[in-house]
Amino acid sequence: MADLKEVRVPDIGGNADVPVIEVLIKPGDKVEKDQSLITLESDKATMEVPAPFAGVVKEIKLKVGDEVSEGAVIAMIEAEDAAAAPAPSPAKSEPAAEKKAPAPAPVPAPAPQVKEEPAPQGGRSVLPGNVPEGDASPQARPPIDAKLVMPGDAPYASPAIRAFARELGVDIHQVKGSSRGGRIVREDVTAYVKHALASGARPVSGGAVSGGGLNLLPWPKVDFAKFGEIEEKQLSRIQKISGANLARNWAMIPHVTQHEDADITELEAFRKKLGEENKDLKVTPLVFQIKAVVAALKKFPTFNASLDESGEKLVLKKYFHIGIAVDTPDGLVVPVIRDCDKKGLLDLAAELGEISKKARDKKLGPNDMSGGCFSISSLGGIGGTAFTPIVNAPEVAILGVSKAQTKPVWNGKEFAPRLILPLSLSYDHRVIDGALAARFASFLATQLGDIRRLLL
Ligand code: CAO
Repeated sequence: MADLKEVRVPDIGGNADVPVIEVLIKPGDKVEKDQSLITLESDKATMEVPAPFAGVVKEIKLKVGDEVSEGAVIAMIEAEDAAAAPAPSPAKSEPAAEKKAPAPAPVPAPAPQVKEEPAPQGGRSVLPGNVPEGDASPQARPPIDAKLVMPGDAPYASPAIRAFARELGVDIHQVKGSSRGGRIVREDVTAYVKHALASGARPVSGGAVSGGGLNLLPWPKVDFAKFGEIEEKQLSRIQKISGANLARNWAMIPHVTQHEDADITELEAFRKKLGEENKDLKVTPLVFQIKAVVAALKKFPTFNASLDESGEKLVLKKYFHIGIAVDTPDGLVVPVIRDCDKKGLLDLAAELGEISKKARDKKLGPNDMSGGCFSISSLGGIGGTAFTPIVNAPEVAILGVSKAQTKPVWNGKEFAPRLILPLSLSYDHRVIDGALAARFASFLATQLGDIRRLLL
């Protein structure tokens, strides 16, 4: 037979006036025994108060923000099975203000107890109730050690969610709770794992990304239509793929960009001559940059390298395959020109024309875009004075090239007009030191300033 009972706050380790930060039930809800009813948060931690028996919630007697102590009524619950519901505590006196006649039988909720592993030192803990059948009396339970019940700053998650996180190898301290009061729910753990996988980070602490993930805030959800007219457009497949790669590379590689100017006045004169002699070929400054990069990679082999997966070993390459960022209507792609050390300027010009066309015609295959050692991103045909290219992992550096401009340069006697090419070298600071990067960039500028050196 159904039996209406008051469920009260149990012994909470001597704490008084503890704020209710969450009411997890509503009238009409069917609750199971030990299901969390409310969450309390003291200045030290949080804990959930579980249902002492299964039943149907008839009325809720408190709300978020109320401050409660032991004995406060949480809810009126109609016990599913009166025989199974714990007997009312004869020793428990009701607070006078709450006395009603005839009062339904009061039942303190089971005391929170440490059921699983102790929470980390100084952590916040959410603790399950676990009352032996028929033992609902607060007096019958051992007093709660408040330090164990509310040990400080551990993540706010139920034991089931902690177990779920452990099962997935997730360090729950890295997960941000999205539910009320920052409570971590199942979806937060799965979202964390998805994000960790997408960013290439490991969900657990330890290893190459010890500290476990970036713990970023969720992306802001904004209803832009509230502020004015909008139009939605899907990202292209290429944008989605390159976006995920760029995000990982930007997040995981400590980038530094070294800027340098190259005087390409003489190079330009030679390039123009070459163009006039080879009218069927487009010889742009980029082919000279490819040759200069190869020379620099030979002199500074650390730039022609990749970190292995463990992040502990550098793989030095003896070949010179250069990736070229190509802007296409569908997004950025990086086809690779192989063995640039073995190819002349005109061969490179022809191949550059071919891969650019192939990229824009969407004809590049995975082979065309793999095996690169170092990338060049040239915005020189468009404009700009400098930018920060993102390293194309697992490469360790990338050269950004901006638009060459004629500038007055002091030659010791006077200012002379010189064509100056801005170079922006981004590098992975885990592998390359600033001094080495400055040497590499300066060497590149010297090569481009006097292309006879490329023959050396
Ligand atoms: N300074 C001044 N002029 C330059 C220059 C520079 N650094 N680089 C190229 N130019 C000139 C070329 O000589 C050419 O001039 P003409 O038309 O008079 O011959 C013009 O600019 C256009 O060159 P281009 O862009 O067609 O050819 P390219 O070899 O320089 O570049 C390619 C080829 C495929 C790299 C380029 O077309 C491209 O897609 N660039 C964009 C790369 C990109 O998006 N990077 C950003 C990545 S991060 O989002």
